[in-house]
Amino acid sequence: MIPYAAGVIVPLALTFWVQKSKKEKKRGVVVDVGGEPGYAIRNHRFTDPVSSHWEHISTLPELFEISCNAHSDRVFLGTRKLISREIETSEDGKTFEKLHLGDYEWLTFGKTLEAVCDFASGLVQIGHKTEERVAIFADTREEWFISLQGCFRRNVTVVTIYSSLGEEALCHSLNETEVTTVICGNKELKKLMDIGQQLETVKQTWPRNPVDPNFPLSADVAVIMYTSGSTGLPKGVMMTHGNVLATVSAVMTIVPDLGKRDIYMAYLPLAHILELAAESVMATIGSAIGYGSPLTLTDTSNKIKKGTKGDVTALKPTIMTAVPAILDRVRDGVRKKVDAKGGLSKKLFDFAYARRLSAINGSWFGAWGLEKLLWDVLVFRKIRAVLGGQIRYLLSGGAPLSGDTQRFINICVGAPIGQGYGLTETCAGGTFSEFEDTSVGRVGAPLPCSFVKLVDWAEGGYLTSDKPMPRGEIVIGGSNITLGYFKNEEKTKEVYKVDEKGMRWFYTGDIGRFHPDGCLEIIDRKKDIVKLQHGEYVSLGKVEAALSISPYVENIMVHADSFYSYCVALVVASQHTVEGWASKQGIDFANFEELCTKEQAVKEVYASLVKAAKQSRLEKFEIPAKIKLLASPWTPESGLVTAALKLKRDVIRREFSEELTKLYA
Ligand SMILES: *[C@@H]1O[C@H](CO)[C@@H](O)[C@H](O)[C@H]1NC(C)=O
Ligand SMILES: *[C@@H]1O[C@H](CO)[C@@H](O)[C@H](O)[C@H]1NC(C)=O
Ligand SMILES: *[C@@H]1O[C@H](CO)[C@@H](O)[C@H](O)[C@H]1NC(C)=O
Ligand SMILES: CC(=O)N[C@H]1CO[C@H](CO)[C@@H](O)[C@@H]1O
Repeated sequence: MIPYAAGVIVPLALTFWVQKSKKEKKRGVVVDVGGEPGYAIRNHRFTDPVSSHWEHISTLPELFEISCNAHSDRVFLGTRKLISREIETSEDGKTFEKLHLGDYEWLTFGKTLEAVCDFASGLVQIGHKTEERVAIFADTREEWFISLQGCFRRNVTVVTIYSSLGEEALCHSLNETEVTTVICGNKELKKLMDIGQQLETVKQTWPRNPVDPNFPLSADVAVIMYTSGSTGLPKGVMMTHGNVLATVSAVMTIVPDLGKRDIYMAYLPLAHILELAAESVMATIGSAIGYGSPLTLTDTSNKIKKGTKGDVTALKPTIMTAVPAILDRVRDGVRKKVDAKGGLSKKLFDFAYARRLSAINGSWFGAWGLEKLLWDVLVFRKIRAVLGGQIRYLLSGGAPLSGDTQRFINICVGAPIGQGYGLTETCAGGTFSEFEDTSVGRVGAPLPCSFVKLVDWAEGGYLTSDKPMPRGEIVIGGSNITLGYFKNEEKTKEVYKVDEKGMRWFYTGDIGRFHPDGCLEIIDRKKDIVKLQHGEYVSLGKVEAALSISPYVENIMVHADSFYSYCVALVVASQHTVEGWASKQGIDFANFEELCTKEQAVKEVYASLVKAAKQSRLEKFEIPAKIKLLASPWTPESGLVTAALKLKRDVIRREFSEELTKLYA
């Protein structure tokens, strides 16, 4: 019982002291800007948008070369050695690939620069001309980064394509950009062969003979990034070297004490700007990057052979980026384990969690001290080991992170989460929550490279004159705003505007509000607001976020139709909790699919949704009138969600059109 007593007395005093000294910190301040009138905020530390953190450097390849020369003998890029590959068959006949991976094998900065120069020379040898484009179509890996830097060195524009992209979108991207050289892995090569006939411009070959670099200018296009859009064909966003450098510079200023000793876990798609920017930052400060994949990330990941190490265990990273869906999975995994153990260890966990929660709630600094140490040793050390045990900072982006998950990870992993909000079109520029800001549900103040402005959207009922906080469509401006969409002037004109001072602004379509301390909160999305038959507006995203609190929900899509007065929902049921409930009730079921069709199950889940809706104070018309329970998860592979795990509403609507029609019947 000693730990309890010590734990309660000491920190109470600490927390009290800290709470008294706490005062509201201004993180963003109002700024006067051009363009459409609105309410604009800038970073409190920078008066003008930052464009480069390094004097006299205006492009990525220059920066990369300087860094490689400065850190020549330090390890840089690491990849795990494949020891064995096995196929396992489960009881129901499905087969799974299981990998046994060894330790990381490292390339130094010096060797990496050599490889990059070789690659650049090779491009010239195969006859690739500067003005022709190269596409990189592969999973995140060492060679991806080397190819990218090789192309940059020769002023060759790189087209990036998600490796999970479908055939039609792939064809479209390669066709539109008239790519002549594609860099890919074996798996992607197969996909390319399948569409070979439709590609007119792609040539094939291979070589070695050094050539001089041909450095680009800041305004030259570095990357055409195809976004995995949630509707229609993907659009290519043109980013200049200046754009990417501005984002990299901004990230440098926000992650605390970034340095050589850091080790970065790289596993998100490099075709995503968040990952590209993060790896570029690591490359410039001399820290190491270890490659992995979402399916081999932890010891319990799907593709890891039982009893062998996941990527984080092998690497012990200090910094990771993550999308909320992955952090949600970590949280659920930990909860499941704790619940399964039960008894004293669950009680201890719950108690420790509650203590730390109240400490963090008081103030971040109240979270330090003796009690933190105690709980870390006693309870959370084992949980920290899930992510390698050394994480000191997590970067989250791609979608809003739920407050619950943010707190859970803060407490259990013991590391602050910096949350970013930005888009491919703004080169990931936008806002960023500072690490010591422990409030949840907000995305922080503008990055040093961005101005963020709210403009009225009268039709949707969001005005900058709203009380208590100004609300409106989020518009982002600064040195980081990209040139626009490739070969799509019409769409570019629609969402990019240049003001009278020459600053570019991007209209995000997201709705936000500014807190008094200058931090932004995303509250809605223009596209996702549907007007019902009687004129009420339903914000699909808002309702989904509220209903996701239900433990039975793995994923949910709310559907509203202007011809009806109510909305409906497709619910991907959580197998763990729904089966758990059914067993307790003594309900017989052959398999999960069958269980999901049972009226009792639908009723139970529905009741829990209604409860969640009431908790979030949803209006009656916002609560789905009917739901359909689905057993199969929505994954990027099935094409129903994007690689960042956002719903692809149109695709889901098409796929489940029959179910939706029945719900309205
Ligand atoms: C880089 O390449 C583009 C064409 O792709 C060209 O317009 C530009 O002038 C080149 N920059 C330099 C510095 O040669
Ligand atoms: C690509 O271009 C070729 C020729 O211009 C055309 O035949 C083909 O349909 C195009 N494919 C796609 C997916 O746009
Ligand atoms: C955290 O503090 C806020 C007010 O500062 C309070 O409303 C909330 O209930 C607290 N949460 C917990 C879990 O203690
Ligand atoms: C305000 C600002 O820095 N604008 C810059 C935005 O980016 C373009 C192209 O990279 C520059 O030409 C602008 O000066």
